Amino acid sequence: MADLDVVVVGAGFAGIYAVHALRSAGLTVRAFEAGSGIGGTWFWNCYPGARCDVESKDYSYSFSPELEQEWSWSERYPAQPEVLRYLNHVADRFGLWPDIQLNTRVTAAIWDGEASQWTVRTDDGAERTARFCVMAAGCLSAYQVPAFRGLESFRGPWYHTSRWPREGVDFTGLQVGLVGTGSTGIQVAPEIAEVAQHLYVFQRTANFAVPNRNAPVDPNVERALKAGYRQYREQARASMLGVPVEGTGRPALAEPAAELQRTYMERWQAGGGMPFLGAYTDVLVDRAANDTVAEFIRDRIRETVRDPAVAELLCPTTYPVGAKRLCQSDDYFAMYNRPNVTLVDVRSDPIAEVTPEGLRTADGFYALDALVFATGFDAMTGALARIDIRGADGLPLTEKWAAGPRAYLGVATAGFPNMFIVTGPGSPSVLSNMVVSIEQHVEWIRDCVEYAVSHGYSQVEATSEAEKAWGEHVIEVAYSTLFPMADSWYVGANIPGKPRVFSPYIGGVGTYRARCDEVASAGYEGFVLTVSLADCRRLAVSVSVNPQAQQVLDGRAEAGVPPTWEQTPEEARAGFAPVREMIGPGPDVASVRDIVIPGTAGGIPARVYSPVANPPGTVVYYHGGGWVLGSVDDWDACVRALAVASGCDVVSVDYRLAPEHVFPAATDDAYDALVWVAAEMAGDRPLAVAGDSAGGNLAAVSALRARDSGGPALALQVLIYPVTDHDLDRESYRKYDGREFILNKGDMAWFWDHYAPDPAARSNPYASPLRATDLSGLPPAFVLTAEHDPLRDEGYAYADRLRAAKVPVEHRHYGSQIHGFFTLVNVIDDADKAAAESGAAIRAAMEG
Ligand code: NA7
Repeated sequence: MADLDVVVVGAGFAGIYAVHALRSAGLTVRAFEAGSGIGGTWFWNCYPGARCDVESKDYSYSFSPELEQEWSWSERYPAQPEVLRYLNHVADRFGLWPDIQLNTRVTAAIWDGEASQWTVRTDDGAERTARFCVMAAGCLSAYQVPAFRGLESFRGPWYHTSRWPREGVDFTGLQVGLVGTGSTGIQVAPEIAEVAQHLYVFQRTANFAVPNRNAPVDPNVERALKAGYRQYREQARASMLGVPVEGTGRPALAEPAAELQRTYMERWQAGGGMPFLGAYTDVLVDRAANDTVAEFIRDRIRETVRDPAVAELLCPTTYPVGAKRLCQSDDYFAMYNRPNVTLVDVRSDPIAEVTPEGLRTADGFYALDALVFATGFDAMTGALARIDIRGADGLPLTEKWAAGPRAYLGVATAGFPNMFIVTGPGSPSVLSNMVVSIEQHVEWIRDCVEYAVSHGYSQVEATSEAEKAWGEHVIEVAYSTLFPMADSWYVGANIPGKPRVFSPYIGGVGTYRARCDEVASAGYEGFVLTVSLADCRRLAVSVSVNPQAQQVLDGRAEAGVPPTWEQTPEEARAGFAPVREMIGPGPDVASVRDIVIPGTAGGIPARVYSPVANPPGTVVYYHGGGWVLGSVDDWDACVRALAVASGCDVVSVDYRLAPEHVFPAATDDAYDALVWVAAEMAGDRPLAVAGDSAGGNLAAVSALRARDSGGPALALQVLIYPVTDHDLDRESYRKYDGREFILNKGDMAWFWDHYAPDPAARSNPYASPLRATDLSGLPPAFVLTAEHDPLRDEGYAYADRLRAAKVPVEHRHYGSQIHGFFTLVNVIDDADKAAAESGAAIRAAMEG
């Protein structure tokens, strides 16, 4: 059995939500996070100036309306510490800490096809097994430091922005070199320039940047947003980029020049990158249209930077705007007007080496006290490549992806069953508001896992065909845009030797979501789901407890009800009084009368429920209670419900109880009652037996005895979480050993001790019907099992044996229910549902 249902790799935005979502679905989850805190990107990138370039109102979880109402952002664009505070608040608020293990890096994930599980190794030397593995390792977490010759000889300190010292760095009075002018370089540069004696910015490629216009959040605007937040989120989900952007809906090339300038200037003044790219319909698909934006931004750079030569160097010219991440900054370009900042063009004068004293380019030398690398990441695939992931037949993921990443919907890859990638290559991911995409992926993954588990599938795997077709679609869409025209990290161009493949899906967040939903509704089209019920049971998947059942459990815990095995039979029997009170009366039945059935060992009290004048059949019902507890009175409500649902007469039998009367007294009474009802009451009408728990045992045994001794013919046996075997060495017993779920392993041992004190007697098929050598010729069965029930597995086992013996079996499994729920009518809605389902099965058997 796997240690966990799901291992989550990483605890950034994706991992945090994955823990919450999967755990809320009742799965056991553990997230491993290499950092000493949660937050992923927002944990590691704590360099000065680190700020999100998506607005705080958009860059936040939407899964909890309460969370979004409670939390207030201080700024339009949140700075790194605030994002981190938010994520810690989320972990606190939803109590996620117990399922997140910090300071632990996942080093390997190895698929074990036979056991249908992943073995996950961590750098603390531990090993865990999990049915599913969710990779939430981040699209931009594997940072890269270029292999500059001589770096190791540098006398001063050097830093990568993504591994910034948490205590901060003091550059006061220092000569600092900064390599890299992407989003990060642009953010950190002005902060360093503020304190350093001199800052040299080594630029290989100029970048487009637009202003943030960052400002404190206006409380009135916040109030208005929160009043309509739900609708706003819906718009975000259906949008192109995961942020509702208002475009003109027109192509730029059809717009008069003055109007074009007006639109761009408005957006420039308002701040933000997405409104720029979304202004016109052709900006990202037509180079001439794109040039109108590019030239507008270049003009603003020329306007801002006083030295025309520096301004020209800062003007990007080699790729379309948007094809590399459009940067955002309020002060980057103006920084070049400072006397202590020098821009060095390392495109024309490339970096040759790092020396102990500084940095040498082909034509010059720069004496430096400290070096900062804002040189980016091995994006999309780097974090996974650093883990030894091996799928079916030991295939390493790095090998499978050697020519470029392939993943169906960007979420799963063929050959790696039960592994999901949050915002993986082939999904909108980095081309969208990550939080929206993360939520969508996590929820889809959760639903897929739930689907697999609830349908008894032990393996979910993307097919190569689906993966190939999706990959072709991703590329086709990408190449219908200008995106592939830049040497960006979107195509892996920033990593020497990385195959050039456009990884993210540019078809739009809304379109992508719709496709994912379609795949799910079609029963996970493009995935192979392997049916292995046996696996599923063996692995003991944990699913959530039904909330009403949980209330019952909580109530018992609060009342301090001791486990049955700690009580005397008398005490335990008295324990039914408060339960009866909780349940209240069952439904009205036209006629109810008490009778005494003449049994071979004396009179057997019974109660006859007649819901209608001319019922289609008669049911003999045996209550539960481990052959030790319970009575017709205690079971009155649920038997009424069954009588009403089936429309049949139901005779509820008060058989003799142990320890006063040990095996076979109860089964003798049960069988005597059946024979008598068949002869004296049923007439020509069909007859069925039914019972729950120990009563289910008596029903199964009565059916067996009737077959063995040529007794009454039965139309159906209704076995509600029946006891079928005395062997307590089953997974469901282990799972509920010592756990109070109404019935636990200790209770069941106690019942057996009272009912069949002679251990040899327990193997008698009339005590343990599962042990009967032959189950053929038995009446059709309706078997009902509950997930949180030690009797679950023997119920399954009996259904399997009956099927194997060609007995028709209808099996209903109540995935979130506890033992005993069938009796709790008026308390647990599923009790009514179960009565209705069993009643319908009885009626169908009687009528058919
Ligand atoms: P980016 O966007 O990958 O930027 C990395 C920068 O580092 C970029 O300017 C690169 O120049 C430069 N770089 C990388 N290697 C070298 C070498 N060897 N020599 C000189 N310059 C080099 O990473 P960021 O951290 O800024 O941003 C990543 C994402 O985080 C961003 O898109 C947002 O989504 C958030 P190049 O352009 O390759 O010539």
